[in-house]
Amino acid sequence: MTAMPVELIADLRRRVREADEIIVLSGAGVSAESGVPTYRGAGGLWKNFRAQDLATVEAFDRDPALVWGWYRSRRRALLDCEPNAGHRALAEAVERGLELRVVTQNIDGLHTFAGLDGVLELHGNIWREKCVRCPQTVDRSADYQARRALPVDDPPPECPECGDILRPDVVWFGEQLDTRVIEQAFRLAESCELMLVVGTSCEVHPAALLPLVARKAGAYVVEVNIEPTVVTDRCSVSLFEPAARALPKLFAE
Ligand code: BJW
Repeated sequence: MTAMPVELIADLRRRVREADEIIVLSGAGVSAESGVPTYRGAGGLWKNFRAQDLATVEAFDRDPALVWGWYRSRRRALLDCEPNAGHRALAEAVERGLELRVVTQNIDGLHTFAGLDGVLELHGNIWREKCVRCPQTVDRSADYQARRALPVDDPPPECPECGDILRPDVVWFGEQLDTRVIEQAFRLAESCELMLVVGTSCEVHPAALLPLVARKAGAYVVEVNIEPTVVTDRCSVSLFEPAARALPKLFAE
């Protein structure tokens, strides 16, 4: 792993201080040090589970109880995971008045639990549910005790409005992202001065296009990851260091 040279950190901290608009595109690696498994790579979810069996509409239609069982077990594991120094550094930077917006692929809610408002969640949120038939959504994220009390192995939850079943409000493979959310993310990528691409393999589209759009529009694009990715060559600079270590340095007061 390459250590971060002092001059590079100083330059990036200056860019952070001076940028009019900063976008952080985050992925599973940001939550890795909170104990949340990533998707790809060693110990990743897709090494142990087949996405086709659990994270598609077809899988849910085939066996909603199986899919709910998997999401409920992931929710239970998340109860033990807290925001780490990386999440907190971003929230504190916004608190200090930095013009920073987080666009995340993560469904764990940890950026919000760290105190950030207005996080753009591209792939939904595991603590929210939506009806398969009507527009009803149910948000279970507000209160820790309520999250802890959620049922473990009941039948799939029912919609309070129409009585059909609820599903996790996350984006599965082959599903369109919420149009308003992804359009806003592209607008932010086109207008930002500085983009940080943190803890994502950039293998999943359309999110993976955001760093390329930002760079093309003239932004300085900084990758923070523990290893090179498919966008490393397209970024202005890459820092190979864990997010919970790098972000506090970049956003230190
Ligand atoms: C650290 C670290 C530390 C570790 N510090 N770093 C070709 C072109 C365009 C699209 C496609 C295509 N082929 C197929 C598609 C479609 C598909 C896709 O992109 N597939 C690719 C895999 C090829 N995309 C879709 O289906 C999307 N929808 C779509 O395209 O709609 C269009 C459409 C049009 C017409 C008809 C229908 C549709 C939807 C994608 C939904 C993704 N959903 C998931 C699951 C969410 C729910 C759940 O969790 O159960 O979202 S998949 C999973 O991947 C999850 C993540 O948000 C997403 C991205 O993963 P991420 O965050 O990058 O994690 P990892 O694990 O990949 O990487 C972690 C990184 O962290 C690594 O680089 C580590 O090194 C690093 N790291 N520790 C810093 N401490």
